[in-house]
Amino acid sequence: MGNEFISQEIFKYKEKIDKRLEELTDVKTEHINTLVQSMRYSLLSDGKRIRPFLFLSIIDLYGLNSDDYIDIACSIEMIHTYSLIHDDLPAMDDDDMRRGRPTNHIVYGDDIAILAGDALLNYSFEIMLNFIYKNPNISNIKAVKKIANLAGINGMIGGQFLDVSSENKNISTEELDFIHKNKTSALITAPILSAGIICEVSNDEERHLSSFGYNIGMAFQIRDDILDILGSEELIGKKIGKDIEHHKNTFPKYYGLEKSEKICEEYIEKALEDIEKLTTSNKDFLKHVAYYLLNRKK
Ligand code: GRG
Repeated sequence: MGNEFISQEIFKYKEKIDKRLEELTDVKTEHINTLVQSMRYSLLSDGKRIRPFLFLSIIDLYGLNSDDYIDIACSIEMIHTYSLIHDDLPAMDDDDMRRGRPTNHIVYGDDIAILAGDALLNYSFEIMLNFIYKNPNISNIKAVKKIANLAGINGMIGGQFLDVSSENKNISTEELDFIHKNKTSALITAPILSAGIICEVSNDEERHLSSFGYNIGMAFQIRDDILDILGSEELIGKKIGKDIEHHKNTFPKYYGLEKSEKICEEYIEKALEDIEKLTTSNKDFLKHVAYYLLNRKK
């Protein structure tokens, strides 16, 4: 399966996402202009928008109009962007480049970068609560609760915790899986599962969507680990080789490159099995997504 079809689909949604992110953060407020600039500097830079794309396209797959849910999609991207800003800080991964430009703290300083991340996180929940206020129903509440859960201690933050606290240590493969599952898969599963919840899919369908998110999320992170060794800095938009420099616990470190490629493919195969169990008639669309993530170069 080639990547051209899905790249065009991502682009279609990306245009809408970028436009709405720009509108949502176009706030003119006295005294805090630099803070807003710093939030927009990272948020409006050239991210792939994979998470909001997954959310909106799955809403469409189950027959609702994704345009009505664009604010939730943008909120998920804000959570993702805050995590990148904080992850790049000297106290965490200490990165100078992100999305092809200097990282937030390099431009604005650590103090403002921390606040920009905090502000994006809070703003995302303000926007989602505003959405629920205007569209009060139990599915919308359940969906936002799921996003909060997967972005928090039982998801992304929990995974990041084990990741930073196990640098320079040898960990078990079970711990390695825990890091990847939570640091990365959780915020890939969040848009997929919350879209299903909004569309009121069955419990079985939720289970299959969740498993699909987990499997493509694991593959996404293993591909990320591999790109950190073999990728092009120009395409990825950040320095490569940082994982080895920081003694990070990655799949290539534990399994070597060749086996990591194989494990990545196995997760994609499991994701394809999940797709077969779904009731959606457009299974090919999700298969294209899975292959796109397997073959991505950035
Ligand atoms: C600081 C709470 C906190 C969490 C940080 C996002 C993250 C967790 C760490 C960043 C480092 C990393 C390799 C994370 C894995 C997830 C990942 C591959 C993020 C990059 O996502 P992309 O490729 O980035 O979707 P763009 O820039 O395209 O949005």
